Amino acid sequence: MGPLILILLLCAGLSCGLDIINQEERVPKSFNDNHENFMFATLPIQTEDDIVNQTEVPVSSWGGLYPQTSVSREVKPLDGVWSFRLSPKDDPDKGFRELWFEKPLSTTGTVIAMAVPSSYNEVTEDKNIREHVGWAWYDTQFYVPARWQDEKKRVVLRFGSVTYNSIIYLNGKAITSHLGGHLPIMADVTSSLMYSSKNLLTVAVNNTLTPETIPQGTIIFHNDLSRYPPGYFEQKYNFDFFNFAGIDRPVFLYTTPQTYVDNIRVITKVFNTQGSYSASIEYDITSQSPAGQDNASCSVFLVDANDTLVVNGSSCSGTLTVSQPQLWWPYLMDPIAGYQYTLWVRVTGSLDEIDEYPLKVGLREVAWNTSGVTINGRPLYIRGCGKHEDADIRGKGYDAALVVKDFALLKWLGANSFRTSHYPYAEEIMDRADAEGIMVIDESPAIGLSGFDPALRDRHIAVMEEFIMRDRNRPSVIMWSVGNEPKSSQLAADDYFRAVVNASKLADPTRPVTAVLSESVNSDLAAQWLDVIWVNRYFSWYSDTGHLEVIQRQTVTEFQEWHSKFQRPVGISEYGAGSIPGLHMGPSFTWSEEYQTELLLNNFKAFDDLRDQGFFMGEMIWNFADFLTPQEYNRPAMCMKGLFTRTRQPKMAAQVTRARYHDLAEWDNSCERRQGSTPDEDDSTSEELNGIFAIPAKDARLRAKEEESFSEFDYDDFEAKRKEGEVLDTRRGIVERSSEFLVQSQAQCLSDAAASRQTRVQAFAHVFGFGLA
Ligand code: BDP
Repeated sequence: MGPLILILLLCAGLSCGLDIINQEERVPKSFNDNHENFMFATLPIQTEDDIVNQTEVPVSSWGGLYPQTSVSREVKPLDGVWSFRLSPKDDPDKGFRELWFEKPLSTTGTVIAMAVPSSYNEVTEDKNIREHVGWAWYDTQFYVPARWQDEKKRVVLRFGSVTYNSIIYLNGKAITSHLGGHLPIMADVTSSLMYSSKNLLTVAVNNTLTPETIPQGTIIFHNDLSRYPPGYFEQKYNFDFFNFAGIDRPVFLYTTPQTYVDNIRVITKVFNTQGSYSASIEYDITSQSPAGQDNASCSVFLVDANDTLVVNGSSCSGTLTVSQPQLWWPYLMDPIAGYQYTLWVRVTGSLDEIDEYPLKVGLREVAWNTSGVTINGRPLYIRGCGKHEDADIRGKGYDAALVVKDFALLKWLGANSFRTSHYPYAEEIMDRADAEGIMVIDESPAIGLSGFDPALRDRHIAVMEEFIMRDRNRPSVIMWSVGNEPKSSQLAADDYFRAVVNASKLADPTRPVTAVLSESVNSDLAAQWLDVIWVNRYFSWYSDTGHLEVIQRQTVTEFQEWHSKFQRPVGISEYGAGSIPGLHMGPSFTWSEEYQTELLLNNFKAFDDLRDQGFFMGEMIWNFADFLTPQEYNRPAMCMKGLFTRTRQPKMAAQVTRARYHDLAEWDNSCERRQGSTPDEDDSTSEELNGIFAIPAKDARLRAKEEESFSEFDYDDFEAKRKEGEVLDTRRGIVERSSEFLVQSQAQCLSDAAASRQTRVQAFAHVFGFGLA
């Protein structure tokens, strides 16, 4: 299809003109109701159907395996400084009408330099760029080696993400498009590339959010001409982080042979027989071969961190057994954290063409029951932070130095985890989490959802499937969060969450599925469908502001209620207070560093109380670092709840968090050790521990039982029964193990630990002159 036809089709469905509705402020209910209006013109992409039917641009719904070099693959980064131009606010479709994608942008108007990857908003001195709503255009030019064609390489173009909706053009033709940001986009460009001349790559990206996008937003039209100029509109959204946009993650071209590894899935399991571990890797390889050739054959080689062969296999799906494995452990849970093997996957085509792909594999197994979560059979207490991809200048753009710094700070804190609040993070960040042993609650971009109609549900499910496909092989990912703070007391939330959670479970039955809730325990309709429940609470900040003395009572009471109503593990996913770095006030006062610190100390006391009750799975502070918000009168440019400033310098609250998190790590390890040892044995060094005391010897028998119930699992029946309150989740079956969680000696130890931490909290309070309730 020629570009002209493409644009005519695009415009036919999109209203390339500017019809401004003469109404007072209103929020369009759906795209389909608004074919004629201005907002629709700013957002051509509505659904995958529209793109396919109206523009014939294929929609990328899976970004493929992360680009890696191997003997059969080359990777060519396309990052750098690209050309950039905004579509005028009052003529959003100009670029399509004038075919900006056909020639270099510099030949059709003024361009500026733009860094890729980066959000475009904070890079320049132009306020219009920072605040832009609508289409933005990028392009770059490059050569590829001519031998790629001679050697009949298949070439793939891959964006880590483009935020949000995007159309990608190569040499003047639309080659792919994507709905939503934060997830990779892939297109086979073998036949669109020019091998003997320069290539032109153009990206149109639109950041408009509507009630049908994920995340949602609304466009408010201001039609009172006595107060606003003609055509004036505003983008509103239901979250407090700045709505950064652009090509925010790395861009690559990579090659594969014509026969290639298309996808890989691994599921790892850990067995413990009388104190001795073994592990298995179930693997499944999908490959593609040229038309007319037989299916490729597969072989796999598992090597350890020294590249020594551990075990190999010779089929496209199967199970590898690893005896005496080095397991993947979270940071501070074992002297060796984040250990990974490499699974080399080789496919061989019928004409002996070979493709090899290296996949990192961490041997670990997550399980859960009604009161807790385990990793490799050991009880897990999650201590961490909610984060953001946010830094000055780059916005949400990937920056290796920043990522290395953030992991150094997480480890300095003694945190073992973070949540990817409130969208999937860059794969390069996830790689670090895997390698450092930092666990991740992996969250979708569904923040603050409301409405819950079937179209939104289907979009949400599509996002979950795409997102789970991207991250399902990662050892660091211990649970999926379908979203943050949905308006889950709306009636439609009941069926909606049943469907979204179950689709996520089908996509990955090996991890618990959660959502981060904020409605009240009595009105929420989502929790019933979740495996584990996380709740955000801001006692003494958004409620009872200034009254730190109520935190303990309110926290303990409320979290007990969540557990007793839903019989699930419960944890606090956000709590905290804003502080202006350097603002000190004694006695503590809102916005001072003292207030933030005292609020955390009061929460710590409450959490120790909850931990004693056996169902509290973790504590996560909001937020790791201060981050940019939209322009508001109630915040000084940023959400100030960071333990660190936006430039990653520690506030006072970071110091007490560091003390608590390291204490928690130390005590949790030592109590677990006591669970399986006599007091006399208890002086073993941490190097000798290796977790072996924690797991009861009968596991092999339990495992057989679990396997049985897992393979026979009937989701519909399960759902019906769970709704009736008849069953709890036994799919990965650790219910039997749960009785081992709190054997007497461990309970005593945990209570000693809590007492010791209380002493520490009192000491801090004393030093800082705080009163603790
Ligand atoms: C919570 C949101 C989080 C916000 C936080 C706040 O989940 O994204 O940043 O409130 O207001 O409700 O600081």
